[in-house]
Amino acid sequence: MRALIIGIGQCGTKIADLFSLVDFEALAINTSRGDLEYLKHVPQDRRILIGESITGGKGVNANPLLGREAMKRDLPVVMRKINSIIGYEDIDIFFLTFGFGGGTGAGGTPVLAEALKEEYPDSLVVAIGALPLREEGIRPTINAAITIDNLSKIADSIIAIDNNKLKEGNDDISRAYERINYTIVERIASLLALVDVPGEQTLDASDLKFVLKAFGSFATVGYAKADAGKVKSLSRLIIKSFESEGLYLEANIESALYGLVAIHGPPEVLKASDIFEALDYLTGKIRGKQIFRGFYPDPREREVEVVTLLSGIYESKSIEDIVRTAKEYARSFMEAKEEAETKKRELLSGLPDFDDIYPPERGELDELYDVSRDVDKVAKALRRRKND
Ligand SMILES: Nc1nc2c(ncn2[C@@H]2O[C@H](COP(=O)(O)OP(=O)(O)OP(=O)(O)O)[C@@H](O)[C@H]2O)c(=O)[nH]1
Ligand SMILES: [Mg+2]
Repeated sequence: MRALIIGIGQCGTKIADLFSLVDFEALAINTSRGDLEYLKHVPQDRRILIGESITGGKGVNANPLLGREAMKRDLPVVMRKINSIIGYEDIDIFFLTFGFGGGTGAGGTPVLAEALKEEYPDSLVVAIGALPLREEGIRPTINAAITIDNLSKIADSIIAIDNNKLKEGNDDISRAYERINYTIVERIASLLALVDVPGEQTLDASDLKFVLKAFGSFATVGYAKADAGKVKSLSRLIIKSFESEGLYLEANIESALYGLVAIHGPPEVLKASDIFEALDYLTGKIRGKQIFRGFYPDPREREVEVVTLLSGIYESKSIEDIVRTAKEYARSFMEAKEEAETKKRELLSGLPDFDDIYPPERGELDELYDVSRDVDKVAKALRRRKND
């Protein structure tokens, strides 16, 4: 199983940086030179500044049109770099990480996703994007809704992370971002680490690709962990990983098409009866009635860890809120714009032009012309004198 993580924009490159820390192959792309320099783990030769000719390396200030243009202009450089990283061994999945609310990630990610789909038709393109906070207001919300629409026509799945879940802790915003970034990387890295690994019943790359090939619908990664000694019911722990507090997206899991569950822990806790009880219950619950499963008993382990992937989701409160709010914002913005234009027209109509008030008089204009000619003459004379 080979994955390449590509971060786009500030949020995306910070997430890619964490993937790089835990030894994944990662690439960072941004319109901001400063943000690229700030990264700690992505190697220097895997950081690409795009759109320098239009932004001067200073970011696009939440304008996705500029983000899109920046990616388009430098797409050949980006694709060449990706090609050189890939070499002769195929990539199973490209994970594109980004923030839905900014400009570089929101504008650039769909352009790159489309190019990757065209150049590597056998690889999956999975977007991992952070949804804006409600309080961020009009632009991030509109950027997010339009980018969801664009990506849903290109990507195989969109793993959406709802930043509103950040508010459940007491951290300040940058600590909260760090925590959510760390958590998403931990979940996806744990899942990927268990693919193609020997176990009781294992998951392979084709299972993961099957689950994520879900025609641009939403996916979410759930998680539950407990001390092995404290697990009273493994089946409850598994079910918890599917519940709202285990997921980073408000979603109706019953609308999910596929599920995938990986369970890792000491052999005495991974009881088959418990596991099957939970998985049978959950399989009956989701729309696609299919859950891929992997059990990884590990005698050295003291914790039980459950990572869950749900895909093909089309009912999500987080997404519906954004799209609905974006439409409301867009409607009232267009109305306000139209109203302002009408008001402006009404206010200013009926005013004369300068010509109507000040009819040009031949004599006056000639005089002006003469004066300028005089000034020219004096300047020439002065220059001549200076040169003598
Ligand atoms: N989860 C998470 N969300 C983030 C982080 N940084 C920013 N965001 C969210 O992402 C959106 C902003 O995206 P950025 O990545 O900062 O923007 P960008 O793609 O660099 O684009 P420009 O700055 O406009 O050039 C906002 O909605 C933020 O809430 C982060 O580290 N983690
Ligand atoms: Mg930025």
